[in-house]
Amino acid sequence: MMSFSELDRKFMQTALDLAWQGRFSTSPNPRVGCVIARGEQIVGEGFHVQTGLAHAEVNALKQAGSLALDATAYVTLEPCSHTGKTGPCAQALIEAGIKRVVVAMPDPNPQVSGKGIKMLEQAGVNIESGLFTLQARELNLGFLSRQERNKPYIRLKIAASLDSKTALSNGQSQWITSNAARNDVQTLRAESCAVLTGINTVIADDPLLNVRRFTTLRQPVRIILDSQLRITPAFHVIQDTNSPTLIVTTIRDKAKHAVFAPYPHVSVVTMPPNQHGQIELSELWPILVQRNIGLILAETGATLNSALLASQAVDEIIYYQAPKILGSSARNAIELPENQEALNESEWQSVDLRLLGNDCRWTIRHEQS
Ligand code: AOF
Ligand code: ZN
Repeated sequence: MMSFSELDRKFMQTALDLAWQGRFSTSPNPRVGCVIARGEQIVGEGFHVQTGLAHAEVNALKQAGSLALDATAYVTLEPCSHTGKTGPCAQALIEAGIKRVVVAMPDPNPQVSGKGIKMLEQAGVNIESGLFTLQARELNLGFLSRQERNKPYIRLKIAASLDSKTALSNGQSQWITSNAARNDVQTLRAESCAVLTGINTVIADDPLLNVRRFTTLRQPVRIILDSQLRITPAFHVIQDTNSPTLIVTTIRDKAKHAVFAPYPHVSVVTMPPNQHGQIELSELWPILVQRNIGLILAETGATLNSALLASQAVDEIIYYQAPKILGSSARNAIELPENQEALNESEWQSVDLRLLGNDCRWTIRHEQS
C-alpha cells in the first residue's frame, strides 16, 4: 500500500481541480490535470484543453521550465506513452528531469494502459499510483466507460413535477422547472460528448439540443433515434449547422438518406431492425463508442426513457423536480410495468441532492455503474 503525504494530497487535489477546467472541451479525450512541485512550491500547472492540443503534462512542464529538474509531477491519469496527436508525455517528463511521478489512476486506453508507467520506471523515475483514484474516475466517467465497457456512460435527465409529470397532456413542457434548473441542464449538455433524444421529441418540440446560455469551445453531438427515418431537413437539429447531428435509423433507402447530403454536419447511421422493427439499443452503444462518444446526456420522453431503463442502459439519472402538480392526465416521466421487486430493494444509489432555485436536483447512480 502506497502512503502519500499531506503535500501529495494537496497537490493531487490541485491537479484534479485543474483537470475539471477542461470539462466542457476535452471530449473525446479525457480531462487531465498536472501539477509540478519542488518541495512545497508549485512550479508548473497544466491541464488538457482540447483534443489535438498539448496534454496536461506538457502544459505544466512548459510553465516549470528548468525548475522541472528533480521535481515531482502529480498527474490525474497515467502519462501517455504513445505518439498520437501529440508526443508521449512520459518521455517529456523523463527528458525534463522529473524525479518522481504520482498518478491517480492508470489510463485504460489500450494504446497506453501501463506502458506510460513502465516507460517512467525504466528511466529510473520514482512512480507511485493510486492517490485519489475515485476522484480521478469522476473526472472521466464517459471516457472510462467507453474504454472499459465498450459502452457510453448514459446519464438520463428528467425534469418533472411533484407528481413526476414532464408535460401537460397537450405536450407543453417548457416551464415546469425553474431558470436555475434549466441553466444547470445547459452545463450538463456542455460536459457531454452527445445529447440523445428520440424522433418523437424532435417532432413534438423541434429542440436545438445545444449549449447556448454560455460560450463553449465545442457543441455536443446530437443523436436522434429515428428507426423509421421520419426526420426532415425542416427541423432545427438539421437546420442549425453548429452542432454535429447523428441520425440513427433502420431504414436503408438511399434516396431517403440523400435528403441530408447538403448538410455536412449531419450523418446517418443505419442499423438492422430488431424483431420489433426498432433500433436495438444494446447494439447501438458499441457503434457510438466507435465514434468516440463517451458521455451521453439522454433528454427524451417517456417512451425512450422507459426503453433505456428497461434495457439497463442508464448509468445515472439526474432528476430535477419542481414543486408543482400537473395532474394525472399530464405526461409521465417513465412508463413501465408494475414492479413488485422494487419494494424489496433498489438498484439505485443516491449520490447527490441539492436545491436549484425553487427546484431540487437529485442524482442517482445504477449500482452496476
Ligand atoms: C496524458 N495527458 O493530458 C491526456 C491524455 O490524440 P492524443 O495524442 O491527444 O491522445 C489521446 C489519448 O491520450 C487519450 O485517449 C488518452 O489515453 C490520453 N490522454 N494523456 O498523458 C493528457 N489528455
Ligand atoms: Zn500525454
